[in-house]
Amino acid sequence: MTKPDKYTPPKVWKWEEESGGNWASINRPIAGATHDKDLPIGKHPFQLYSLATPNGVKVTMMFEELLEAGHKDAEYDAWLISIQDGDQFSSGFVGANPNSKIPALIDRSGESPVRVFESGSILLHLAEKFGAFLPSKPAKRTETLNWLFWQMGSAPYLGGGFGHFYAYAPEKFEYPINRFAMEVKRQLDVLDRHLADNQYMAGDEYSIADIAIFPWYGGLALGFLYDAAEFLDVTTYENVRRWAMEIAARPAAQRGRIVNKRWGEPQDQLLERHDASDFELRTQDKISEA
Ligand SMILES: N[C@@H](CCC(=O)N[C@@H](CS)C(=O)NCC(=O)O)C(=O)O
Repeated sequence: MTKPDKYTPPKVWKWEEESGGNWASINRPIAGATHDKDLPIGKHPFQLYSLATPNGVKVTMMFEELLEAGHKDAEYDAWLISIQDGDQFSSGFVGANPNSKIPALIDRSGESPVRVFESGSILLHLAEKFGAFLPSKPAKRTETLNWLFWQMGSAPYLGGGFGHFYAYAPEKFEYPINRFAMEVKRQLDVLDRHLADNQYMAGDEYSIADIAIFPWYGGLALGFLYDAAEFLDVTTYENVRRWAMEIAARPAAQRGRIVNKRWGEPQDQLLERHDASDFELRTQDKISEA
């Protein structure tokens, strides 16, 4: 194993220079707004401020599933927050989420606006509001929440740990890549064993647990994340792949995955979503370009 350069931590850590690597320019050790700017507000009851990262996609998948299931009141405006350009540090965004991370939701369907941040909290808020994608029987509801919270606790090892060191760090460091590859493979195995006996995470019912886990671990198993499919030998997780392919084929998942996306193929990008017809317009654009 190659040894990294010897580093002795100082007595008190100081923010002196950018650490290098992707995302270095937006990393800061302090919270709060860097500039004054209000968030835009559209015509629908739900205003989502997001980006199509796995955490953002959970919420757009949920909205599209609710609409697909006939919940007309789940109409939403999805505004693009460019985290590379620091939009998450505007005064408006910090008001919606003091943690300055997408996704953030303002629920304007009631008497006064309610802010909802943390993707798991947003999924739960919407599930309870619409009585959907969260089983009502206590044992199944608890099992759904078990996996929802599992995802919220586990994905930072995948994104902030493995993804960061494998794909974004300024150099390839063997120690953290080993540590996080080991943990992510263990997590995939947890899912694989569970999905060997269950169609979905909470049994036979598609739920917010699936919606939370799919963009991270489904994406990894299908080769969408970090270009790491071969490195992590994802084809061995057959049950995860079966489950992920099933979800990827859902029309709502297909729509949700492209909202607030501004990378990849042009036909897979819908920068902002303000109306169901935005998806069709995008398809027409594609057809007229062809
Ligand atoms: N636990 C949070 C994590 C959200 C998160 O990490 N968002 C990232 C994008 S995936 C972000 O906004 N990063 C911007 C930043 O760190 O400044 C959630 O699930 O909502």
